[in-house]
Amino acid sequence: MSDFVKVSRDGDVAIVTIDNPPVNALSFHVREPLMQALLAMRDDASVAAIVLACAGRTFVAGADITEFGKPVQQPDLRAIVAVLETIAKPTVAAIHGTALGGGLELALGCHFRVADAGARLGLPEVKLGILPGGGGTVRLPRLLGAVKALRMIVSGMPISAAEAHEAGLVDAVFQGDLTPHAVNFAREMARKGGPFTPVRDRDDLLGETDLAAFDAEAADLARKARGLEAPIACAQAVRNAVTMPFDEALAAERALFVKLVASDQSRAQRHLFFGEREAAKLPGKDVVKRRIGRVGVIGAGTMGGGIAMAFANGGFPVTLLETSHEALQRGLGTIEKNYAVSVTRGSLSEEAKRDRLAQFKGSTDYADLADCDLIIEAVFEDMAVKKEVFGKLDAVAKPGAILATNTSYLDINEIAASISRPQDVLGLHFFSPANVMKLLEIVRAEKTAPDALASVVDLARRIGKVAVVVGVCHGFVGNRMLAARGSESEALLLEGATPSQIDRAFTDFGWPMGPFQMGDLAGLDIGWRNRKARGLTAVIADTLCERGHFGQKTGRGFYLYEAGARAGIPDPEVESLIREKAAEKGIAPREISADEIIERTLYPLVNEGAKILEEKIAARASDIDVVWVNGYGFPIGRGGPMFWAGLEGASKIVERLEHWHQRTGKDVFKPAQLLKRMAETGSWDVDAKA
Ligand code: 3H9
Repeated sequence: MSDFVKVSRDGDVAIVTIDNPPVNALSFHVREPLMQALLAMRDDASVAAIVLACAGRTFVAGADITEFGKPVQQPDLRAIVAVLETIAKPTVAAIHGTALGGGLELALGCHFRVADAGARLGLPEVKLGILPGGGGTVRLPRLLGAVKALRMIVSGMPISAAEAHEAGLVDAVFQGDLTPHAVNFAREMARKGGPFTPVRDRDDLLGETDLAAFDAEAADLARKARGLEAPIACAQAVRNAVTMPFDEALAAERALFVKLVASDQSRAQRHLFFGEREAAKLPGKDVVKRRIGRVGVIGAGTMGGGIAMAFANGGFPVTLLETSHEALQRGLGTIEKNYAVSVTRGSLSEEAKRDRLAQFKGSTDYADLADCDLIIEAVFEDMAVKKEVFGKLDAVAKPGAILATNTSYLDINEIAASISRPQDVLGLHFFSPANVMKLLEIVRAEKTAPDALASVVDLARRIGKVAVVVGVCHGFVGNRMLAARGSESEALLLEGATPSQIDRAFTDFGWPMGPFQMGDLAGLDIGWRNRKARGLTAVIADTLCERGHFGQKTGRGFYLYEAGARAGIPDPEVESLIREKAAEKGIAPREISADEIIERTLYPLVNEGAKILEEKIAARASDIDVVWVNGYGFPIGRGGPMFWAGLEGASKIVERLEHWHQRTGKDVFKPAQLLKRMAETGSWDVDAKA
């Protein structure tokens, strides 16, 4: 017996229970006693069947990710599964919560799997830049068939107990306390008698594989992988399961796993896994959170509507406020249309659509916000307008209601100071479309009360957002860094690069799109308005806007869009505009390499990130990475700008920034103190070096 693995008996059925909170990860301190317990139950003649179960909220959620990159301590998962497969009496995995990764692989070592109706099963390793390394790629296809297994492993998405039952992954689904059902199931199997065939020997479905169809699907998945190695390795491993004998395929899976787990991409993705969880942790003591029931949203435009949908999707009743009946009806109409599109696509049922729409209450009267626990304004980005809205909220909101602004740039301390309850004010910076984008920058103002902050961090998780707490500055973390990059993209144009050359350098690096494709998609008028408000210029983008070329929505921007097309083609007029403006400034065009494009656009980003850390606008370097990956499409396989800088070598970045600073005198290239310290010590930790 150990603290982590316990054995109990129900008559002639042995129940082996793993108890390793919070998620029953298969750490070394679990594997060792688990192995001993299985061997003992295998050899105990009084045991007729074995149930493998877990205590707490979930079945095993995978290998212990913190052990990756360290020497493997035996027994490893593969050895445990191999022992399971030597057991002649029936073995039954009893799955509740989530059976993920190594957890599902452990269950695949059993003869049978039974599940609680609410359980979910999956192999999410690909999201950590690896592949299932405990035999999952070789055993799952034996139960599901190669193509279904390929989809499940490459997507990393779990399936429900009902789906798993239908697919043949699970043998029975039960409601209520699972263990007694699993014991009865195991006893019944023992009574029926064996021999019981381990999954490794169940080859029937593999024989039916249409390899040409498999290869076509795998090729399609590889195209979508955008430079990530893990999805391609997953597809290769599943193919091996079809074409190779079991043990050979298992060895090939191991070789791929060992290679991937040591790769920079997997390190980057593991960094993000832990970074996302760290970002939601607040320093200091736990506080009692405020109860948040009804949510109010002011403004039913694109942003307000999206925010309202995000809360309705999370099960919150929402009061949506507009200035006029017409604007309100327009906003509610758009929300209804968006849900209808989801129904057409099959991602939402008619019934769920009705339920979500039933969460909305429309109003044009501020007094109707009086019963809201959280009110978010998403009105025009202008300080005077925002202050007016907050003034009205101050008059009607109930005591203790949290008052949030969705501003992207404005000084939230100033907004808070304009009302009588600054402790209740904070920023909730959603990204558009707010019902889809995962990132939420939660802006802590000077006087924000700790319980208000903790409440929205908790709330963000409940509506499926990745929350990062940031401080007040112009543009907070994401947009402030974006601005540092933006001016360089335009400078590169004037010096001789074309929009498509710059965009290609970005997509080759792994971004889903480049800055000009992005600008055209979002609408160039947004940046234009923002620059004008701050007295800034961007000569090319401003001229395009003056000509009414706002990007995709007007059919012209940095690219030309043929009717209905989403992909732009180079626009000769833009290219001659660039040459004309460059000539006016006396800049002679020159050849610019992809490396220079990356250096000049990414190094200032890292540099600004270092300043943000130094100023304590962000608490950790990983918070910045989480912002950039979830809000701006920074390639996940690169881990975010700060992680990438660590791999690239901070000293190289400092040296190049200094070079550019001397050449241009531009502030954006002047290396930050913290970046220099990082170059010397290899750590972004501000306090450690203070
Ligand atoms: C694998 O299995 C490889 C094998 O194929 C091959 C091996 C040879 N390890 O997410 P939460 C921590 S790869 C270590 O907030 P939830 C997490 O950091 C693995 N720690 O809870 C957090 O710690 P803290 C494949 C882990 O209820 C705490 O547990 N499996 C692991 O929102 C709570 O986590 C996966 O990729 C782990 N495997 O969600 C599944 N998992 O409190 C990864 C969690 O200190 N896990 N922690 O911040 C998940 O997806 C979610 O945690 C889960 C629960 C859905 C299970």
